[in-house]
Amino acid sequence: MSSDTIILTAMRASGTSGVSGAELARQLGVSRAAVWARIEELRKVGYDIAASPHHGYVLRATPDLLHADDLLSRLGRTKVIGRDVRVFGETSSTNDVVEKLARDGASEGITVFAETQTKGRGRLGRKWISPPGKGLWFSVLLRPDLRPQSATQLTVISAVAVARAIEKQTGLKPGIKWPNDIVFAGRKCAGILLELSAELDHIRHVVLGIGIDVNLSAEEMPPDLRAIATSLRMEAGHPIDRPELAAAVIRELDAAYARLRAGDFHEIGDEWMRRCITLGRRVRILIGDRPVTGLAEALDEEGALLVRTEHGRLERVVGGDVTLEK
Ligand code: BT5
Repeated sequence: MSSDTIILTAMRASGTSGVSGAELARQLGVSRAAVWARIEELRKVGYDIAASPHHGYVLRATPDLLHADDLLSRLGRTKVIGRDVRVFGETSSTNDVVEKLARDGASEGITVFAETQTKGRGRLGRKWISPPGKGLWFSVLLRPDLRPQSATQLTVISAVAVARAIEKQTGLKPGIKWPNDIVFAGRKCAGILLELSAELDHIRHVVLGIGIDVNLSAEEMPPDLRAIATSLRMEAGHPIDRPELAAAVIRELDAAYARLRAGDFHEIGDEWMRRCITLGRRVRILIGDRPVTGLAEALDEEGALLVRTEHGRLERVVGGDVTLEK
């Protein structure tokens, strides 16, 4: 743990009673003056830390800023996802950063956030708008023991984790639109991008990219997005604490991934079905250029969507763009 993670963790644990400089110095193995210097650095980036001879240091407020040590101190111990967290001010795409880390042999679970992306992307090379300080734009490296055909399971568990975290943190109830959208009344507030590096029968690694529109106002969305997108702030009617939501999403992702690894995909699949707005609806799905229309009936054990076509045939769809018909 870094010094800042230890300091922030201790302040959080002590709440309003505060933690003394002497205690922090003992935990860090440094002088009280060195602790003071770290506190000053945290104050400079916006942490409101009170210092008194009686109470020691008390964390009063935190800035609307993603800070790796802060996220780690909020997270505590996670099993895999979020064991290592990095934050960039700006990057092309967090998926690119994590892809590079994967090639350099990084272990699974490493999570990279950026305050803004200059080349954020969606599926099929589409653009993902990622304005600074307004959302959670991040990617996670996974090395799952899965066949490439089952990769959709990762999208499914991620969608459930994101929906759960949003619900816990904001009280809002988002829906899941198969395969990768989190929506409110048809407007997208989050998307998931899974990029695989695989051989024929096994996955080498996966970069799981997630974008969540947290505090964007309608004016901050490009005009072409206003009709199809929304943000948590717009839905809730007030700003949302981004670092707290970031920690909640990582915790939920970590728990969902642990369940998947323990062989409990079906449980998460059931929750997914309850939250899904696609099932039971007539859908039109473009798979490349081929349209499939029919009734979205269920999700299978690999995470594919089962669609009953007009001719009564059951089509198994692993990816594509879904339009819900009236
Ligand atoms: C997605 O693609 O929904 C996947 C989005 C993944 C973004 C994350 S951010 C961190 C990581 N790094 C990356 O570079 N990407 C991932 P798709 O289903 O193809 O949807 C893309 C479409 O959503 C676009 O064509 C727009 O219509 C719309 N869109 C773009 N930006 C949006 C935004 N911020 N909020 C809502 N919709 C958006």
